[in-house]
Amino acid sequence: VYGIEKPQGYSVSFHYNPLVEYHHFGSSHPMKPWRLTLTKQLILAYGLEYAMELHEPRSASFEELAIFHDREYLDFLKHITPQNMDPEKEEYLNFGFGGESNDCPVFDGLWDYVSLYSGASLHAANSLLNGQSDIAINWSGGLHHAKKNAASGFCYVNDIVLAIQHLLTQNQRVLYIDIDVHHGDGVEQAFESTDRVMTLSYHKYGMDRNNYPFFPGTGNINEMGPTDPSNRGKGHSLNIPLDDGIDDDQYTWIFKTVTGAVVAKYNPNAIVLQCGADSLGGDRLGKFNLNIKAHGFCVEFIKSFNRPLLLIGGGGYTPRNVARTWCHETAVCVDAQLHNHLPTHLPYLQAFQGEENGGGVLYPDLHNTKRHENANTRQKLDNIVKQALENLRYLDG
Ligand code: ZLS
Ligand code: CA
Ligand code: ZN
Repeated sequence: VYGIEKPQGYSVSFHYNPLVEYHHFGSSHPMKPWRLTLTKQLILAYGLEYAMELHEPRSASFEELAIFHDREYLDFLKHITPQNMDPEKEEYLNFGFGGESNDCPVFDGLWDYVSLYSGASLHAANSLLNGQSDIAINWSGGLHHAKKNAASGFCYVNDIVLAIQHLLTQNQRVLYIDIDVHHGDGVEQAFESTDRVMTLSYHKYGMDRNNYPFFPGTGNINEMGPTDPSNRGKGHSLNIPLDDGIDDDQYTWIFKTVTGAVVAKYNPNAIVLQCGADSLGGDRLGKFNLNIKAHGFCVEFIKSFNRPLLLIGGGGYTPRNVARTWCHETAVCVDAQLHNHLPTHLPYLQAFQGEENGGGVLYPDLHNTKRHENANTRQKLDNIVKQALENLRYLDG
C-alpha cells in the first residue's frame, strides 16, 4: 500500500540457535544453558515472536573466533574432551582450566557450545551492520570474562569482543555497557588501548565475610584503563563498584545518571548492552536486590537513545528469573506490555510455580527473596557518581 511509510517502532531481530541448550557444564555447576530453553518458551508463550524477526544463526568458524583469540588457545579448545584432558599438563592451567574453583570445566561438546553462542552474537551484530534491524538480541551470549588466550569465570570465548570488533568495521565509536553483577573485565581489557570502544560496567565490588574478593576482584572506581596520555584508550573504561543489596531506586538512579552522562559525552554510533541477570534479587550467585522491571529499565533507557543496539545475555543463576527478565526485556524492545499472569499453555509452567513471592507470575517480588542487607548508602553512591563524572573528564583529552 503506497503512502504508508515504515511502520512505527523498531525492527527487532532475535538470534538464537536452540542447539546451545543441550550443553551441560556439570550437575553442580551454577551455569545452566537450559535457562535458555525456559527463556525461549516464555517468549513464545507470550507470542513475542510475531513482533520480531527470528534467525537461527550458524556456528562461528575457527577463523572468525581467531579475529580475537589466539590460535593455540582455540586449537586447545577445539580438541579438548573430558576423555583426553590431562589436568597435570601445564597448558591446561595456563588456558584457565582446572584450578581449585573449576569455574571452567571441560565438557562434551565444548567447542560446539562456544561456536554456537559466538555465531549468534556475530550474526546479531551483522544484522545491525546491514540495517536489517535496529535492535538485535542474543540471549545465549554475553560471556564477558574470556581472555584472548584463556577461559575465565564460566566464559571460554568472548563473543562480546568479537561482536564489537565486527561493529567497528562500520562504526567509529561503540559503547559497551554491562549490568551483569560481575565486572566485565575481559571486554574492558580487550579494548583498553583504543578510543573507539568505551566500556562501562556496573557490578558488585568488595570482600565477602571470609575476606575473599567478589569475582573477578577488579573494577574499582579508580580503574579507568591506561592513564598514560600517549595511550589512545586513556579514560575509556568506566567502572561503577556497588555493594551488597542495592535496591531498584538506587540502581536505576545511578544507572541513569552515569550512563546518560557517558552517552552524552562519548556519542557512540552503536551500543552493546550485556544484560546479565545475576544482578536480580534472589540470584544464586549475585548479591543485589533488583526486581525485573528495574533491570529492564536499563534496557528501556538505552533504547531511548535510538542507536543501533545489540542486546546480549550473560550471567543469571536462578533460571526461572533469568527467563522472566529476558522475556520482559524482549518485550521492552518490541514495545509490548505483558500480562503478569503467565500464559497457561506455557510448557515448563511448573518451573515458575510454587515460589514464595510470586509463583505463576511474570513479575514476582524479588526484592526480599534472599534479603541481602543493603550496604549502599546515599552518601557512598553520591561519591561514586561524583568520581565517575570526574573520570569522564579524561575523555576531553
Ligand atoms: O559474570 O569466585 C570465583 C573463583 C574462586 C576460586 C576459589 N573457589 C573456592 C571459589 C571461587 C574465585 N569464581 C566465580 C566465577 C563467577 C563467574 C561469573 C560469570 C558471569 O556471570 C558471566 C557469565 C564463582 N562464583 C561461584 C562459583 N564460581 C562456583 C560456584 C559453584 C561451583 C560448583 C561448580 C564450580 C565448582 C563447584 C563452581 C563455581
Ligand atoms: Ca557488570
Ligand atoms: Zn555474572
